[in-house]
Amino acid sequence: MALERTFSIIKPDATKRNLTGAIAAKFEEAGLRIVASKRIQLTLAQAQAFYGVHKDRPFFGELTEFMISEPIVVQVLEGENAIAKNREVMGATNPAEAAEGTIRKEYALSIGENSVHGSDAPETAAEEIAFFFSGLELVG
Ligand code: DAT
Ligand code: MG
Repeated sequence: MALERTFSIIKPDATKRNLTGAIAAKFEEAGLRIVASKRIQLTLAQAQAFYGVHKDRPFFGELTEFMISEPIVVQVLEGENAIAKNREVMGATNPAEAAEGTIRKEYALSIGENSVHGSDAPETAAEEIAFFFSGLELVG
């Protein structure tokens, strides 16, 4: 399989607890290469646009307010089968259900404050990378 790219966010609960490096190490240990990375703070409008697919869910307000509560680190991860591999390293959405050794098992505080975001499919990965990174920031 060819190299694939996926989009990742280290969320406010994790940046606040100074876990950026520990989480990045998990990606690298899994064979994912961090090919773009920056620390930003979202506006509410940006958080609402990014999570637009969840706009009718009961947790939308809580989710978007959380995502703007502290800076986040947005990254592009590259590797063989990167989208699925990243989802595996992240663990289940609810940390109570996440497998041993996953980021969410080790670091997530709750289903909402769950430390990381990762794209779920090639289409969303491409959209999410383009939402946060310009072509100039993406070295081939
Ligand atoms: P994932 O982040 O694993 O792709 P998702 O796309 O279903 O999960 O949901 C996006 C985020 O929304 C998730 O990371 C945390 C939040 N969320 C999901 N379900 C929730 C719930 N039942 N209560 C509170 N927040 C929730
Ligand atoms: Mg999702």
